[in-house]
Amino acid sequence: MVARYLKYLGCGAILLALLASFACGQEEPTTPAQSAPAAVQPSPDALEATAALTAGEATAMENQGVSRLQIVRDRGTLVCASINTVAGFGFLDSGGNTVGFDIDLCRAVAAAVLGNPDAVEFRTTTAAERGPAIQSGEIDIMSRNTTWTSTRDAAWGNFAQTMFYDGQGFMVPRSLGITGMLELRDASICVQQGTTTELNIQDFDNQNSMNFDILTFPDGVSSNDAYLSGQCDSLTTDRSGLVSTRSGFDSPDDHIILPGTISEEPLGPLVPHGDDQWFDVVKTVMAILIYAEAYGVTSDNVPSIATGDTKVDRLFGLEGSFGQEALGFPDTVARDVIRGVGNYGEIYERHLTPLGLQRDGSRNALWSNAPCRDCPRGGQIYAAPLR
Ligand SMILES: N[C@@H](CCC(=O)N[C@@H](CS)C(=O)NCC(=O)O)C(=O)O
Repeated sequence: MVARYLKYLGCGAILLALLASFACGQEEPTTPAQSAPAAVQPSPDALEATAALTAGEATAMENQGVSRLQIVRDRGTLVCASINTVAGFGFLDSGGNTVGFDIDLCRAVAAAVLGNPDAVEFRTTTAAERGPAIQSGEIDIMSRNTTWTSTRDAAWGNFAQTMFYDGQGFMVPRSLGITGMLELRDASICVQQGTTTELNIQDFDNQNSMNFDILTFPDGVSSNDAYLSGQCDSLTTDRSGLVSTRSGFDSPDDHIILPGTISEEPLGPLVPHGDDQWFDVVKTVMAILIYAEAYGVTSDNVPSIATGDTKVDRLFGLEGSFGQEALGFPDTVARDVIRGVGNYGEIYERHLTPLGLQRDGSRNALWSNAPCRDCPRGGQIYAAPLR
């Protein structure tokens, strides 16, 4: 393959990679999401949170036994490790706002815990920076196309809930005329360091004697640029990442994503080890997003008086309880979350549907409309019952 020899000419790409990796290390200020529904009023807890804790102080407090929920409330912001280079998932919009599916998962937690979906400090992390970032405890949550694996669960932090089911795929220039993954034998492949992608491609190569020439790059921008400049025959990552990347190309139709996947990539947020309450808080917020959709409640029709539908009323704090008090939430937590960011389906529609990531019939459809036992939707989006 010609591209195998072009890699030696890739000095420009290496410079770009260094610049991009420098940019990825920068912190960005908290900015309101343009696409999110109007913010709810900050809760009394948020208004009382005058002490601005640094992340280092927060870690020290945690070591002294202060819960992360309390730390976040005292700080008045949620520290969310994110990404801003993957359209649809975590991206800077034209107004400089951090937006995306993964971003809104953090905003949902901020709405639940602080009563304000905008009370988030986003910190961009490259793939390789993720493990240390979450292990240090200096962030409250990581939400950036991160695959739940057993090793990461043991070593990095607790994965709360799979919010997007994915698998690794391959993109190739249409001009190569390749139609299937096995036709990539002897090809050069662009891969990002510190990812499951890098591990899976080795397995696939070994199992199928593909004789790949694997070129690794420190971040998404540099691996995408290397692919576009012809250094590799194919770019591989999560299929959603390929769709997202291709959407930013000048000529997206010149590239095809090959059918099939070579791995399981369950993507979702994770939290630092060592605080069960915080883990439960984040899992429950994800469940609220999912069940609000299943019950047909959107940001426009959140009930504030009882509807007579027990499940809806329980979820929205109008009858009984789903454990809000034990979790450290106000009864009305689901109202803040759904008014703040919308339900799972609204978040998906806002960020992923425009990319062309079809939801109906995919694994990311709901398992069912929860009140209806005979109308399965066929997807895998399902969470612990809220009761
Ligand atoms: N899901 C995989 C891959 C995640 C990943 O790093 N994806 C790339 C490509 S979509 C990415 O986020 N690149 C953007 C960047 O690091 O700037 C994992 O958890 O290791």
